[in-house]
Amino acid sequence: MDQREYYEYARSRYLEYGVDTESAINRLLGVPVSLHCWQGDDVRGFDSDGALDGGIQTTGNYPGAARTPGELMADIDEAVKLMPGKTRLNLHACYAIFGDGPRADRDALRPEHFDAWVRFAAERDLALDFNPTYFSHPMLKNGLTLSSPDKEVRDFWIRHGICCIRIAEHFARKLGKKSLVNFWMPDGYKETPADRIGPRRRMAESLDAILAAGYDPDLVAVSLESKVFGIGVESYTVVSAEFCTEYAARHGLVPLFDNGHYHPTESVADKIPTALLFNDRIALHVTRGVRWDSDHVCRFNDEIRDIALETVRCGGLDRAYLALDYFDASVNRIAAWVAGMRAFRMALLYALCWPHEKAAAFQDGAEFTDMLVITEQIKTAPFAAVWEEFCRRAGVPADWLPEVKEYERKVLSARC
Ligand code: RNT
Ligand code: ZN
Repeated sequence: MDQREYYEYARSRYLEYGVDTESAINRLLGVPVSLHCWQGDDVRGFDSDGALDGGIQTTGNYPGAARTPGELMADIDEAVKLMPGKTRLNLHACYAIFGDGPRADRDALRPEHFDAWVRFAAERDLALDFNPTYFSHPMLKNGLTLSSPDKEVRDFWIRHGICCIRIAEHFARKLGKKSLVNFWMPDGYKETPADRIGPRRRMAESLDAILAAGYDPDLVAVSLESKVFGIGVESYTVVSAEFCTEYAARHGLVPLFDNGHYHPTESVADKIPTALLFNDRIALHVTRGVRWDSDHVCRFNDEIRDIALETVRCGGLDRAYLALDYFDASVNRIAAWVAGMRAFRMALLYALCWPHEKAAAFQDGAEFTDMLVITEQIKTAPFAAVWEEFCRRAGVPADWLPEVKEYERKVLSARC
């Protein structure tokens, strides 16, 4: 059987479930997913030589990490060409490029420090998303930034937040594509804190001050990311899930759900329907926690499938900002990017090929036996054929690792 026949067979099998694989494929081709630049260099960035902190950690010493902006951009090119569908690029403020010019501290970053990225994006028709960097910096004092009791520390980071929003507005203007600015602050305590409300009050006031500087909602959307704990911040985080949803709801921000940021048995998939009911927009950081917020490469597993299923079934594909977030230094970093992106795309395609209409009708008719059986049977439908057809139409090979191995041999192995 050639690919065409294989796919036609799969298409007819899916039609028996009322699923149109043609519209699934076409729909997914237009769905953007934002690629995190920080997988390529282990979240080091270009604006400091210090170690990664803020409760996140990259482990592994696989050779070939990008050391310069040029190397990181070349690696992104290599990765993106193997990713099916529309990719956006997600930058962190610590990826500012100063070149021969003077360096600027985080509170004085300006759009021109990202000119090289804007050129890179424009030449490739990529949209840019942005993240202020509230970690790996000496002004992260005693584990706190915007919630610090020290006004000087808070003010520094308030200025950082404001200049990051300006930079993202500049991206949107230059590229003609709206930019998502995501705020994640690592603030928290290792020890059980005596005062739990004070830091949250200061955090809210600092965020208020950033938002008071204003932004153009046609150019940027602002999201807020919560977290349950971090390394060295085990007992308390300031921007907890409740803080995030309450603050976002009251200030028109987009709540961002990172599936590594909850208790291990808590399901982000189950939060999505409620979030989509009460918010115009939601945002996701798709990752793979292994026992803790360990940011492993995404795999095509139950968790990611459930996240994709709820996003699609709840009509959220147009309303969710989708992004990847993980950093693994123990494997080829380009392979990590590509494998993770493909796993999430696969999950989205799987969700688009789910017999939702039939299953939901069974649910409403209290025909739970039929609902159970159809949602079991669909699992063995010939999904591989639909995935391969999707890759073919997206112009990328189904079998991509040989290309990455070749790049490793030619390019990465020269970096030591
Ligand atoms: C950290 C958050 C955050 C970071 C990136 C680098 O736990 O998930 O999104 O991973 O900003
Ligand atoms: Zn995240």
